[in-house]
Amino acid sequence: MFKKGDVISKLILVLFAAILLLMVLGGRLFTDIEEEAYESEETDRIVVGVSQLGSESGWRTANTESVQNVFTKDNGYFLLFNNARQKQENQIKAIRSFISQRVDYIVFAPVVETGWETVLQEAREAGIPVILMDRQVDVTDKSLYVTCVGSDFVEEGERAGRWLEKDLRKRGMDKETVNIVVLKGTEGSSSQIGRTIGFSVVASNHSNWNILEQEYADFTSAKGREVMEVFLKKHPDIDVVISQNDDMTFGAIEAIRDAGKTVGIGGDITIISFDAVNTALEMVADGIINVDIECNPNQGEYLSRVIEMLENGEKVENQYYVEENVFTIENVTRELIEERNY
Ligand code: GZL
Repeated sequence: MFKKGDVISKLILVLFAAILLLMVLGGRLFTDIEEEAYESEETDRIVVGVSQLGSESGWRTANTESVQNVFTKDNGYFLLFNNARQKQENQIKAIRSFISQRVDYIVFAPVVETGWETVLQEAREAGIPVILMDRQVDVTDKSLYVTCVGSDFVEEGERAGRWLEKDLRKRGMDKETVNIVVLKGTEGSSSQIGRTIGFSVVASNHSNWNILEQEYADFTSAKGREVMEVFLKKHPDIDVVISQNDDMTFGAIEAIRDAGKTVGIGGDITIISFDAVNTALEMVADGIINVDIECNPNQGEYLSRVIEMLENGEKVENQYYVEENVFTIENVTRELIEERNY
């Protein structure tokens, strides 16, 4: 007779084998279906392979939606979409998969600026145009990509600095020591690099601006809260937080309030944020966030226009900047928030 233990271990083994088989089959079936659908697809649709860097923030979700809303069958596209979950190696794998599937265009939002030369050379050798979305790549040979549709991050950082100059002057604090901490986005990303440079350019004109500390918080709410908690423990006299996206801002505000301090207009700590997603704009309207430097995720229409121009043999610029604003309690209304899609 089998001992009880034997039966259980055999059952576990069978279960494990079944799960493994399902995973392999599922993976293969999924790939076959995807490839089959694509290969059998009539070729008159423009095939676009999109490598999105992740889904780390409300901004990213809106950016993905703007792409998926435009590269549709009705608009004449076949979209292959991959979410790299913040990993560069996943983006490189996705781009190589797009190359092997012979897509017509590759669009990608590079998670960081460096490490793209090899895979971009492979795309060029395959004759597939590459269009950057949102962020930049740091390559010597600029012909490795056709254009970039995104934001001027240095200008965004300068806008934050210029707003702080005006606000301090308005409050008669332009000569006082101002203690500042900075929550930085994903290390090595264009948005983090540009916003840091832009704000530092303005800050360098003010010897009374004391940047106590700058730390990476990966554009996420959880990390923003964690880093802000450390800042608060080390620096009891913080006057201003520069947070390089709204998700980190949400986490930072939780940490500040947990420490018994207040934020926003008339509060202990001035909050300067970036992105201007709707949840954050509501906090601007409520005086909780002092200013929000918009970063427009609606890049799908721009990308589709670029592809149309390329299809028509038209020359495209090497950079397209999306329209962006600066929001404070003076210009944020409920109507404005309601009419925006992010
Ligand atoms: C900005 C984009 C940044 C956003 C963050 O263009 O790269 O990445 O500011 C997002 O919300 O995570």
